[in-house]
Amino acid sequence: MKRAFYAGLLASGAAGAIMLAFRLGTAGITVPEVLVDVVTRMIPLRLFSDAVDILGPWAKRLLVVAATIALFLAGGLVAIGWRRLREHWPALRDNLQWPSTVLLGLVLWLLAVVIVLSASGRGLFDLGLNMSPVAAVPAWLVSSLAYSLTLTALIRKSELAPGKAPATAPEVSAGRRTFLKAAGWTAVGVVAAAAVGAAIWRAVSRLPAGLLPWPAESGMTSEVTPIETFFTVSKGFVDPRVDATTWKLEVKGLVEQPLSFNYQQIRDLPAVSQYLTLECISNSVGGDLMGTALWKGVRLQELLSRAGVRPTARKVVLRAFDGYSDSITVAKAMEQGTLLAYEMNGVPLPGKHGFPARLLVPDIYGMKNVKWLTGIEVVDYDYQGYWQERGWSDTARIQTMSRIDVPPLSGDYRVPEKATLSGVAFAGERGTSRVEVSTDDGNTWSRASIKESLSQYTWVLWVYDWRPPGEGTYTLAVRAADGTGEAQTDVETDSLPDGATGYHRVVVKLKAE
Ligand SMILES: Nc1nc2c(c(=O)[nH]1)N[C@H]1C(S)=C(S)[C@@H](COP(=O)(O)O)O[C@H]1N2
Ligand SMILES: [Mo]
Repeated sequence: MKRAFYAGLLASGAAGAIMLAFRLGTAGITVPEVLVDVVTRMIPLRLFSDAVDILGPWAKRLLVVAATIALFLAGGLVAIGWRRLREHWPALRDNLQWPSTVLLGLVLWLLAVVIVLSASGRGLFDLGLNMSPVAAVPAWLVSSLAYSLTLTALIRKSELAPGKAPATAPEVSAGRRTFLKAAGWTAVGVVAAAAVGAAIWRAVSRLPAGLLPWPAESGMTSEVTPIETFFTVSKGFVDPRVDATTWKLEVKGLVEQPLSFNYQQIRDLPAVSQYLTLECISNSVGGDLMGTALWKGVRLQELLSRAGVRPTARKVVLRAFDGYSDSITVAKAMEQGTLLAYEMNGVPLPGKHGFPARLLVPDIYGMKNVKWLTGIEVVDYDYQGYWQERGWSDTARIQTMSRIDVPPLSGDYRVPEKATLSGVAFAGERGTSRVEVSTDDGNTWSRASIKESLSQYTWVLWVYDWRPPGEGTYTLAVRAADGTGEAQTDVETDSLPDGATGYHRVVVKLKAE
């Protein structure tokens, strides 16, 4: 088993070397880096910043090295398991040797991609972030195959080695000798892992050494979010598939006349199109769980007045195909902007956004914009929905927010002559009256220009032309005021229960070269 462990360490070395080569060549990301990312997200921020204070740049460096060592050790353990499997199923040693080895590589690759990337909060394969782990996915495949192939080759060699396998009763001194040997080899493995980790770190830290160029003005967020990049949040792992030909929407409860509509009947009702920005209540300050689309559908008011809402009605309950439900007040349901939408940006509502029809409610977080709608029930009590039962706000009114999108990242930039800052601001249906930008961490503020919004229900884009005075570290911040003139609060709160608040900040270090 020890030999298997060493074989695993060696195989990890092969995989690590390949991953490193990819890292240097394509600027993809390595598993240790993503692991560190996951860990630093999981440990409390305060602890992490303490560690950074004490260890300085060493904190992250040590983490990368530690993660690499951990992965090498894991590689050793997997090797032991592989060796055992081969003993149990001789087929793995005989005719299926190489197919099973490739399979092992594929399984490890999938594990790495699924576990590591999803735990890092980047989601599976949906990697719309700045550093591109997309390049890493094939690199990881090659590395895991290198691991499994090396491993099998090494294990096979040791299995074939004559006289080694059936250990004869060892003498005491031989026991000590094997122990020393084991310790020695493990140390070699750990040192090798540390070297790979350090090399990865050097590769990482070398990247920004060539300073980032200030992003072009064209890097501005697009005012209408394309469907491909539109965020999605659903409680389930798999989205329900609803068949439009059998789908029915019931309108019932405290109404004069319960109604039922099929897909065609809904589409035949008077249609309206409106731009609306959707934001998830769990969006963090500066987060990207928001987007704007052109939605087409029928006013909820249209359906409800056809059915005739009784005077005792208090809330409208919305039920969905996936078992999800939520409610809005009758007043909200009767507003002009509350829509039962069946088209998004000119195409039928995509499955993940609620095909065949979903609700859109202005001024209220995404939560109450129920997708895959199947039932509308008018009730005379205060219905609590799926997320309300889990502690989230029932009013869920959108908090005034603003976000810096350019520059997208804190980091080191070549000092630009003119640096355009831009981003979005949103305040539900109250609209945005003002956006201000600070380049000195909130000591002084300047007015940004705002592009007129697409509708009263959308975000606005803002731009500010900054002329940096020179080299230095600048904390950029943004704040907005809603249509009533009320300023966005600088009080930092978590998203639970009412939506996150506080100013979004980006720290840039400007250097000449
Ligand atoms: N049926 C159903 N509707 C739902 C959800 C859900 O899980 N099931 N999630 C809600 C949440 S929390 C949000 S933020 C929005 C997201 O809409 P999107 O995925 O179209 O962006 O849908 C809402 N509607
Ligand atoms: Mo949400």
